[in-house]
Amino acid sequence: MNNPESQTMPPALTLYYSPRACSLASHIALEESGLTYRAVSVDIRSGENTQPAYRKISPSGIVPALDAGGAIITESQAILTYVADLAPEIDLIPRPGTRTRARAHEWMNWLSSTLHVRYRSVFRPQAYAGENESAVGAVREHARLKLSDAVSEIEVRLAQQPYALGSTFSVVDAYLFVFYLWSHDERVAAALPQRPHYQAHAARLLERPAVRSVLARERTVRAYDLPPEFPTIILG
Ligand SMILES: N[C@@H](CCC(=O)N[C@@H](CS)C(=O)NCC(=O)O)C(=O)O
Repeated sequence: MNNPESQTMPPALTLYYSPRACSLASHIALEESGLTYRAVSVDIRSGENTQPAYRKISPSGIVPALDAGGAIITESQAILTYVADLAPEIDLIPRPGTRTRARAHEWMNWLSSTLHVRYRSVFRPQAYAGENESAVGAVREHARLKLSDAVSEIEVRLAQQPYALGSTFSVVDAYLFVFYLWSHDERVAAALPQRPHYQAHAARLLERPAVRSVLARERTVRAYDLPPEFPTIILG
């Protein structure tokens, strides 16, 4: 039988993303990979993700979603790993069976299940507290504290090495970069600790042509702020 996974050519790839959402990590990974892909914006701010057209692609309505030759893959960790594996020569993730590969999954899983959830609990506490006002306030306040702890943990880890996995860039760094942008959101910025190593990490990412061109593309769909400490950055 013809096994589509055994094809030597990568499948046609379409990424569905929303500007500045967690899908930015997958967007950067695709650009870094050198693979041919299409990027389609589904702006969650304007509710495009709730429309039937997108629900047909991603029934839960979340981004990112990657159409890989007709198979829809969701969850950032899955997409980042898949894209990195499609372009092994670019070294966007360590080889299977290595401890650094396990470390990459440790990071990505933590970013998705812990850090992202803490941001969401501040930005959209109703997702956890329902509509009860005092519960909403309590979830938001507690999440702010927990978010501070998580950002401190990132700071400690990045003090030891320039990139998440050591001395070279990987898809984990693209994922970390998203949450660095979010750390400047006015709903959390004042509550977060100083983060010079995380800032230096973001500066390293902003030197990468792939990161710049993805930011330029996303910001033509909907402009969003870049970290204020990089006022002169030129994208594109
Ligand atoms: N665990 C998922 C989370 C995806 C997610 O929460 N995406 C957000 C954007 S950052 C979204 O699509 N929100 C729209 C909604 O929840 O309706 C992942 O890591 O990819």
